[in-house]
Amino acid sequence: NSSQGANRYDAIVIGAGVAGLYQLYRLRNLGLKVRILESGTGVGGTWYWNRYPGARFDSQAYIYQYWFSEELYKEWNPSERFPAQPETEKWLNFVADRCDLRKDIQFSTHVTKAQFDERTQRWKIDTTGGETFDAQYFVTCCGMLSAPLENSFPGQQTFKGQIFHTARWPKQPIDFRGKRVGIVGTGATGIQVIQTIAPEVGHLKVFLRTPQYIIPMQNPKYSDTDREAYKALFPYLKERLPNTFSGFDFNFKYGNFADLTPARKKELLEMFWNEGTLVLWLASFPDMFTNEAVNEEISEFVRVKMRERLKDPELCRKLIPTTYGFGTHRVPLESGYLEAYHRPNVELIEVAKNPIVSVVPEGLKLKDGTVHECDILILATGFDAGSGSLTRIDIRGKKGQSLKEQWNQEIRTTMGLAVHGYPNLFTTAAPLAPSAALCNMTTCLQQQVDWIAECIGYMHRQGLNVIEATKDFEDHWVDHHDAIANATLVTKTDSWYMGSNVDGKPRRLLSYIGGVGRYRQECNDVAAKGYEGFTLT
Ligand code: NA7
Repeated sequence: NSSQGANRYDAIVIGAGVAGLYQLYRLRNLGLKVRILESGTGVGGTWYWNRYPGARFDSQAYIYQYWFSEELYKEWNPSERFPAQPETEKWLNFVADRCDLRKDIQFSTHVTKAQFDERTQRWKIDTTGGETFDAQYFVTCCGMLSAPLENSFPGQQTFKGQIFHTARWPKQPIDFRGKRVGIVGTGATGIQVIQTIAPEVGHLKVFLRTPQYIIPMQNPKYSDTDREAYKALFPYLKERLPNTFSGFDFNFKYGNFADLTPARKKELLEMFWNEGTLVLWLASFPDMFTNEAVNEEISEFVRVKMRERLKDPELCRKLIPTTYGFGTHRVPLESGYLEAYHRPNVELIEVAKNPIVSVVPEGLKLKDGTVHECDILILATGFDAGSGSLTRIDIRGKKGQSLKEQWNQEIRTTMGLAVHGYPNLFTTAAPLAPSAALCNMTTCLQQQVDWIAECIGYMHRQGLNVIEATKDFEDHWVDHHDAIANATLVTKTDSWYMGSNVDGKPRRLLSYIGGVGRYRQECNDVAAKGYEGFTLT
C-alpha cells in the first residue's frame, strides 16, 4: 500500500545487528524517515542468531563497541575480555533501548525482493509477509556471515534425531547429557562448540576435514579497575582503531619478520602467543601474509605449540595443519579445544579422504558406507559469506538486472559500499570492503555506516536524489582490491575468504586486505572529492 504513503520511507535498512542499529541511529539523526526490516524477533544480528554453546567473539570487549557516544560506552560494563554471546546480545539490546531504536524496527520481517524502479527512482522492497515498502535509499546491513549453509548434506530431513546449524540455534538450551552427538566443522564456530560441549555430552564424534591453526585465548575477568582504565581511553581508542590494519587496539610495530635475528623472532613470537588475543595473526608481522618462508617459520612455531599440548603423535598428525600457512584464513582463539580430544568420550573421524555423503535416519554416512549413529547432529559448516546474504534476496537494479545472476559470474562492488547498476543501494559488510575476515567488525561496520550516512547527508544538502557508482570506478576498485589481495598468501588458500567453501561460487578474496586505515582513507578521499567515481543527479 505504498501509494497510500504508509510504507513510504526515505530509507529502508535490512538488519538490526551491529551495523543496522547504528545505520538507523545515523540516518534518523539526519531527519530521515527510516525503518529497519529484521527477520529475527529481536535485535542483535549475528548475536541474535548464533546462540550455540560457547559462542563468543575474538575481539576484546573494550573495542567491540560503538564510538558515537562516550556516555553509552561508559555505561556498559563487560564482564570479561571476550564475553560470550548472551552478554553481547544483551549489550545490543541495551543500545537499542538507550537510543530508542526499537520503534523504527519491524521484527519477523524477511525481505525477499528489492527492485529499483527507474521511473520513480525509488526502491520497492517486498517481504515474506506480503508487504511492499517504497524507499529512496535501500541500505543492506545483513552481515558478512549471515547466510548459513544449512543444507550441507542430502537426506538431512530423514534424520531421526535433532539437527541444528550453529547459526540457527534454538533459544531453549539443548540437553546433551548422555547423548551421542556428531559435529561437522572445525572452523572458528566448530571449535567453540566442541570445547564447550565435550565435557557435557555422552559421546562426541567430530568429523574433521581440514585441521586448524589456533591461538589459546586468555580471557581474564574484568575488574572495576580494568574497566575504569579502558573507559578512560575512549577518545584514544575511538581515534586509533579505524587507523590500524585490522581495526583492533594493536598494529604492526616490529617491522618485517624476515629482518629480525633468530633470538628476537623467538622472543616476539612468544610474546604475541602469550597475549592470548589475535595479535599474533593480525598485527605481528606484515610479511607473514606475503612471504612464504616467513609464513612457514611462523606456522612451524604454532605447530610446535600445538604438538606440546597434543602429545599423542596420532592426534598431532590429524589436528596440526601442514597443507596451508598460518593466518591465511581465519585463526580462531580457543580454550581447551585441543585437550578436548584427550577425553575418552571424544572421537575424531577424518573425512577428507572418506567424505560424508549423506545424512541417514541413524546419523551420518561416509563414502565407504560406514554409518556413524548420532542422536544430535550439529552442522558448524559455515556460511555463504559476504555475497550470500544479498544473493538470497532477489535484488534488481536498472533494466531489471539481477545481482544474484551477476554475482554468480563475478562478485564485484564499489568499495563494498555500492554496486554499479544499482542506484541508491548502499551495502555494509559486503564483498571487497574490510570485514569479518580480517577486521574487528564493529570498527569496519561503523566506518561504512558513517560513510553512507555522510553521503546521504551530502546528497540532501545538495538537493540530489540519486547516486550510482560508475563502471569505471568500480573497475578501478576491483583492480585495486585484487592487486593487493593477489600479492598475499590468503588468495592461495581455500576457505570462505575466497568463496571456495560454496560449490560454484566465483573465486575472489571477499574482504579488502589493504588495511582498515588505508581503506578508510580511500573512502574519505572519494567523499572529499564530492563523491568522485559516482554519478549524482
Ligand atoms: P567455516 O570457517 O567456514 O568452517 C566450516 C567448517 O565446516 C570447516 O571446518 C569445513 O571444513 C567444515 N565443512 C563444511 N562442509 C563440510 C563437509 N561437507 N564435510 C566436512 N566438513 C565440512 O565456518 P565457521 O562458522 O566456523 O566460521 C565462519 C566465521 O564466523 C568465522 O571465521 C568467524 O569469523 C565467525 P573445510 O575447512 O572446508 O575442509
